[in-house]
Parts: sequence; structure tokens; C-alpha cells
Amino acid sequence: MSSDGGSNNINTLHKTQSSPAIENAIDRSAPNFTAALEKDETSYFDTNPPPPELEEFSQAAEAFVKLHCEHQRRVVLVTSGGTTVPLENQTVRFIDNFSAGTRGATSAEYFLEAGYAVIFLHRQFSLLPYSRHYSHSTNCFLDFLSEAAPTDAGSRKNSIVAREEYTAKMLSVLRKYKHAKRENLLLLLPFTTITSYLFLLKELAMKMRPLGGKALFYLAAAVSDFFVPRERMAEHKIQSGDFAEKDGEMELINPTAPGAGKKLIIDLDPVPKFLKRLVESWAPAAMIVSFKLETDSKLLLTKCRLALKRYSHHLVIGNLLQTRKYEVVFVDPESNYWLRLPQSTEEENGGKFASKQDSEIEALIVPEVVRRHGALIWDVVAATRSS
Ligand code: 9Z3
Repeated sequence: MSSDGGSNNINTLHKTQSSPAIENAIDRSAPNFTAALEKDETSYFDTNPPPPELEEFSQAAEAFVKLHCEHQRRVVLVTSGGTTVPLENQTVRFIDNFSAGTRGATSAEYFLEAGYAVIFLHRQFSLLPYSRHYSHSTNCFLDFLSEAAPTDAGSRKNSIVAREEYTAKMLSVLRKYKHAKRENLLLLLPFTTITSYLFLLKELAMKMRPLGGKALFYLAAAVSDFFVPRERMAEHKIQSGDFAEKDGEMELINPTAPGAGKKLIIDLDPVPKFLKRLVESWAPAAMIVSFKLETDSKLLLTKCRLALKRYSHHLVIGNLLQTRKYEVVFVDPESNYWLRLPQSTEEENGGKFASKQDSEIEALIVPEVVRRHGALIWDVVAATRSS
């Protein structure tokens, strides 16, 4: 990252700053991350392009919310997977955020089990509820299948069956998946970039307003902190050399000069912290739960508490990258509350430290969030009655 924070195009930057000082990579003079104000919202959404699917997704969400309002059902917006920051408008390269989508996809299943309808705003091609059990490289769906033996009851020649040892679990997952589909309980909406994610988050929040307190936001997506603003984004693929037009053709300048292979210096702006806008303006009646990801255990609780204070929402769920599958901490204005999976010993687990097989921490997280959401709804009902 460059330190000069100017409005240079990244193409220009990589030509002019081949030797940046590492100590200046983070601009300490820039104002600390503060919550976005209304003017930041206007400026961001006016200067960055909406995703082409915004209108289609908005209509789908409106119909989904209407249906579940009629059934008096609670609706949760689960965000999942990492957002990207494109470096070029016609994008070849982008910066990604860590997240496979496990937390979001797994949580969505437990919310459905708890009777919620789920809007699943997820990074395209990340894990999805139900299919996550049979997708991606570690769980190739083909490994769960075998050719049917001609003697299998009812099987025809050249047909496929689920392997015996997987049938019980697959049948259970299949039934839940079919139920969610039949009852229209799960709306899958994909995003890729940070800008699409923010446009969609705002739009969905607006469409969920009729739900009032029955709306829950469960923000598990790993959201980029920095981005390249539209006005500084290169249109075409960033080149490693300098080109100039000669006789109607593009030509490489000084291919053998020292420094001809350029360094790429990227100047990123902070992404406005829209959580405050979500809490105060987009979804003021909803319960809002955010996740905080850290790698330094000494920082985790402080950062969770800071987020809670800065955005004044209901709950921050803190997790460390290394242990996120086994423990999380619920941080609310009153207390810190740790949730942990029982862990198998290193011996039981062949020298590795892991949770007992088949247990998922989302099986503890989601019921606790659901309980708190219920308490909040109840508090509002009680306050309305007494006023
Ligand atoms: C999380 O902390 C999620 O639990 C994980 C899940 C991304 C760790 P996986 O998908 O991982 O199961 O592989 N999400 C929130 C990360 C985040 O970007 N939070 C923002 C922050 O920390 C606040 S919204 O500043």
C-alpha cells in the first residue's frame, strides 16, 4: 500500500513509486476507522456502480419477505464468504478475504432447523447450506456414490446409488434440503465484490423492514477493510511494463532499462464502516449480530468490545482464525460468554487437536443467538404493552 493517500490511479502509482518505504505502508496520519455517517453513505453509493443483479435480487427478497411476514415467521439474513476488491474495472486481479463460507452455510442450516426463513447472501461459489456436505475438494460428491450392483433391489442396469455407509446421513440432509426448497424457506443470493456486497446488504435491509423485530442480521461474511475507489481503478489489466503508442501500435518502452520489471504499489482507501448505518438507519428494529475475526488472541476481546461500542448493535461474536471451529466468544454490553466444543485429546485424534468428530460449533452458536433474538422480541412486545 502506498502512504501518500493521493488520488493517483494505480497504473500511475506503480510507475512512479518503485521504492516505497515499508514503514510507510500503513498511513498512520489517516483518520482512525470511524463509523460511516449519512454523507459517507451518499458518497459511497453515488460514486460506486450498483451490481447489475440489484433489481432482480431486490424483487426476490421483497416477495420472500412478504411470504414469510404472512406466516409470521422470523427471517434471518446470513452473510457468508469473503468479499473481493478488484484492482481493475475489467477484472483480472483482485484481493480476496479469507472465508470458505463454512460458518455461514452451517449456521443457515441451524437457523432453518430453528424455524427461520433464511436469506443467504454469499460469495459466489463458496459453501452453500446442505450441498456443503458434498461439495468442494475435501468432500467430492462422487466419493459418496457407487455403481448399483445388478442385484440391488429395484436397481436397473447402469444406475448409481449412494454408498451404504453414507445413506443415512445423505437421506437426512436430502430431506431437510427438499423441505427448505418446497416451503420456499431459503433464498440464495450471490455476491463477489465488496461493492456488490454493500449495495445488496443495504437493499436487503430495506426490504426486510416490514419484518420489524422479527428480522435478524447474522453477519458472518469476511468483509474487506480496504478497497480501490472507482475513480482510481484501472480500466484494463495492469501491465508490468510501460507501453506507448507508435505508428498506431502499442510498444513496450525501454524493455532492457533497469527497473523495467515494475513493482505494483496499491493505494487502498478504507471501506466506510456501514454497520452503524445498518443499526441506525437501514434496519433499526432488527437484531444485529456481527462477527469479529482476529489472529492475535490478546486483541480479540478488546476489538469485539470496540466494535460493540462503535456501532451500538446487539452482539459481537469473536473468533480466532486458528480456533474458529472450536470456540467463539459472545460479547454483549453486559458480558463475555465463551462457547466451546468438547475437544478430543491429541491421542484420540492422531496427534491433532480437534473437536469431537461430527460436532459443529454452529450447533451451539445458533440456538444461543435464536434464544437472544426471542428475548429481544419479547422485550419489545412487553414494552409496547406497558406503554
Ligand atoms: C468471521 O469471523 C467468520 O466466523 C469467519 C468464518 C470468516 C472466520 P469460514 O467461512 O470462516 O468458516 O471459513 N466473519 C467476520 C469477519 C469480518 O470481516 N468481520 C468484520 C471485522 O472483523 C466485521 S463485519 O472487522
